Amino acid sequence: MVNKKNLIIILTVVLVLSISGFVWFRYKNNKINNFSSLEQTSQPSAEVMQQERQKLENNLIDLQKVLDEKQKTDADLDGLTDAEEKQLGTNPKNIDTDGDGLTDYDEVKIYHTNPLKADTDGDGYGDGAELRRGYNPLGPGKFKK
Ligand SMILES: [Ca+2]
Ligand SMILES: [Ca+2]
Ligand SMILES: [Ca+2]
Ligand SMILES: [Ca+2]
Repeated sequence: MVNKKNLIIILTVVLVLSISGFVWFRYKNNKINNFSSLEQTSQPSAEVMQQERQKLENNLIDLQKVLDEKQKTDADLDGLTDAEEKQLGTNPKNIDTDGDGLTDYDEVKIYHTNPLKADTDGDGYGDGAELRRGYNPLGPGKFKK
């Protein structure tokens, strides 16, 4: 399930991991340096920090570019292109057109439920609610893959 919120979370995680990885790397390097030369300062030089920050910023810009590029064909980033959504009749600017808790992509590509109907089988329980409880949103009984 890829939607905008998830992507932002992924981007944040990637950024945090990069920063903590960098800090750890510096820490380890400093430890080694301290063994060979106790005189050496334990702080990374401002120049190195600046370079690393620049690198991280560039990575972020690259990720943003990828996202922007993707958004040109998939405005809501739900995994269905705008063209596909037009064909299906779903809203290209809403990841969950019928508001049943499943993204348009999940309904069309994974569960084969109706992305335009919150309750595909009309039993009174929404598609997302049925799946969450393990029921088949397409008919009676439990959900089987
Ligand atoms: Ca879309
Ligand atoms: Ca959509
Ligand atoms: Ca639905
Ligand atoms: Ca139902």
